[in-house]
Amino acid sequence: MTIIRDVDSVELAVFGFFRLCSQRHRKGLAEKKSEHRVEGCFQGVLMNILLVNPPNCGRSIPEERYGITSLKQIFRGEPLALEELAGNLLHHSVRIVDLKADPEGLEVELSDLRPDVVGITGVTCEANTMLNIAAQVKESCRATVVVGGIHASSDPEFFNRAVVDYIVVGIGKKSFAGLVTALEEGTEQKEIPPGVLRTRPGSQLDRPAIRADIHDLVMDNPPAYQLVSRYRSHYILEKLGINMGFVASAYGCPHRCSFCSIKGQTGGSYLTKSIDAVLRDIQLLPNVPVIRLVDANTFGNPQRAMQLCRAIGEAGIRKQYLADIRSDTVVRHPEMLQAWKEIGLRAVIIGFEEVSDSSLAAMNKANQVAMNTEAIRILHDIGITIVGDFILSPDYDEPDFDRLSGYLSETRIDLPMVTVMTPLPGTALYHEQQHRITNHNLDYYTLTNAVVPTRLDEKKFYTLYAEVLADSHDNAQL
Ligand code: B12
Ligand code: SF4
Repeated sequence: MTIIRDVDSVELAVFGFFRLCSQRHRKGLAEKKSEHRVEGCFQGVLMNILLVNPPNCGRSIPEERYGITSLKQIFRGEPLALEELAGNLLHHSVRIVDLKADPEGLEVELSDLRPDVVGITGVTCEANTMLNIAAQVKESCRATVVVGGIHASSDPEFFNRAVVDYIVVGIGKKSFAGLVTALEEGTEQKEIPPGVLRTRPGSQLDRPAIRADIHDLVMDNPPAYQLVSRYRSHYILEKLGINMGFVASAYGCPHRCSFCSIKGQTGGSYLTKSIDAVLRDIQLLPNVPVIRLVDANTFGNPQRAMQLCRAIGEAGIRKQYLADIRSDTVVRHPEMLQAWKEIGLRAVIIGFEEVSDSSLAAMNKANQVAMNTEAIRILHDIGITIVGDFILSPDYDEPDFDRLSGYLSETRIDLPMVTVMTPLPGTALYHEQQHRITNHNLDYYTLTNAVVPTRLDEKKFYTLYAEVLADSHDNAQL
């Protein structure tokens, strides 16, 4: 009860601040700028910033060509990327519009807020939609359009178009705030912060290599969770019908699997938030019983993962957690999983990917099937639910589908997730396979379509894919 009262008062303070923001915003931006220049400082509300999460998008070949609807996925989850960015800009007037929760929300926000800057996030299958949103913004106002996120970081050249002004590569929290300051001060033509690229349609972008460091996380400023409170009821774990919130505790990954685009997030570093910052963020979601730690690899530094576990226990936080881990980490540190189970780890998401060592080696997974199988045994013994990711190759023939089905039924993974190997722009796999790609429309890069030709007849391929998924989901649980 005390905790709830405390948080309510924090939220009230935040909303009070925003009411003040909107009153001050009745003045024009130019007037505001000159006022602040006279005062010789740049504090207070200077820019109207709208951050946009694209709607659920992506197209499905099995549905469009063969009427197989079961492979299309709908996802929900809060736009933590935008909340993190907003948390570092709260001296401006910032809003988040989540088009996954409110598909019609963009127009309303554009006319209501009249933004100076619009930031758009997205993954690869959302990249075309990001451009459509950028075009809509440009038609309706003169806002500066900035894109960021995993696709912008992995393939910035894709966004080198007239409807986009700037591309932010990598973690982005510090560089976006720096860009906003440059725009506010009118210095953006002279100097833009590292990690920001100005578009030059028709010419190639110079892309400096950026490797993120701990300062890029700007940990002192927590995610602005309050900016999505009106959407919170949409962020549910459907299987259980309960609210789920997102917390980031680590960025990047020390591994280099060839198909994975996570390297783009940090330029290759593995960075962890301080234990205090993670505890603070979890506690900023007091009424949310399940926390998804959205890190690519929460347990990439086992010693630090144990410290986090102890700290959560000592703080007396009672929640359940979902987190990503590698199977070799489970096998090397079963005691760590036992300890995490005790503080509420409900489920882990593991990229098992394939059921033969040669396929795992080909994708540079640096892991083996025996390790995967042993991790499943350990987790079953401890009582942690397993969400297992598998990747089927467009080169699969019938015996390969049978082998995958056999492994799934033998190992009794609680919730298998099966995707199709997709050469995502910016990955090592893309460089290897770009000559084979026949479908370049990013709307299909949902990881449930084959964008290179399938070895089997295409209809047969999707039929077997749908069957593997249906069979393995018979007794699925989370
Ligand atoms: C949570 C999550 C989701 C949520 C997204 C919630 C939302 N936005 O609505 C949901 C469940 C919806 C989702 C869906 C999908 N996801 Co997903 N998802 C993740 C996950 C686990 C975490 C993302 C996250 O919140 N990270 C924490 C934030 C703080 O970091 P961040 O996203 O990198 O954002 C920072 C920077 O990138 C930057 N930034 C981001 N956006 C912007 C925008 C601007 C303007 C600026 C300046 C900066 C900026 O600043 C942020 C703060 O530092 C990642 C893996 C990972 N660890 O990143 C996969 C990941 C992003 N997902 C992935 C994929 C493939 C998908 C799906 C296609 C489905 C699938 N089969 O897995 C769908 C696509 C949705 C659709 N069809 O519409 C891939 C993306 C690969 C790619 N290149 O496309 C990832 C990387 C997983 C992986 N290892 O492959 N996903
Ligand atoms: S697939 Fe997992 S282990 Fe491999 S690089 Fe990506 S996040 Fe790391």
